[in-house]
Amino acid sequence: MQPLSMLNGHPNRNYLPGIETNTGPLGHGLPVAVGIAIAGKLTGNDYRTFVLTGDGELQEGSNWEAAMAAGHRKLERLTVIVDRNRLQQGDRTEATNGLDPLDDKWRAFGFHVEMIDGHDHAALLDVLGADPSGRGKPLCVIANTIKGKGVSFMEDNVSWHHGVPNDDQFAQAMKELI
Ligand SMILES: Cc1ncc(C[n+]2csc(CCOP(=O)(O)OP(=O)(O)O)c2C)c(N)n1
Repeated sequence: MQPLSMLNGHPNRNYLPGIETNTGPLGHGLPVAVGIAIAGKLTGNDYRTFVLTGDGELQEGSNWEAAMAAGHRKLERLTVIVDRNRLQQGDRTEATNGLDPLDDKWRAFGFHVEMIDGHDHAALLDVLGADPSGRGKPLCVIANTIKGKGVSFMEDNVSWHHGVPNDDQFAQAMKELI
């Protein structure tokens, strides 16, 4: 967050190697990913496209326009992972603009839905590693998570969306995590 830093607030493909598209303004990731997945289908390319979205981010309407297109085009090589931590910038998602029943919403848009514990790496590998060929639908993985997991004073606490730990908090967090 310093002037001229490579690490400005939102990742920028012009400064950072490995970043394929600028995001950060919420609601851009899924529409871009759907475009990439459509391109793969049109060119007969078998790559898979993965996109990670926040749950609060899903309040942006652009996501649902993209989801509708993904379902319509049966983009089985597209996977959306929703970080379902139930917190957004200033409050809980359900207190702001409720998303539940979130799984039914994705199904209604033509997705196959898997709901998992997002902290369970084996479960993540299972659902992400499964061969999508023949599924005929894009996949939505709703990963239930706890924001700040593993750091007692950060867990499920909305103030850490933008929080910066002081030296003592940093030391305690590292002690709890390692
Ligand atoms: C279009 C747009 N509006 C507002 C913001 C400001 N903003 C940044 S993160 C955030 C909350 C996002 O919530 P969520 O997707 O649940 O992410 P998490 O809280 O899990 O980090 C908001 C409103 C933004 N980056 N882009």
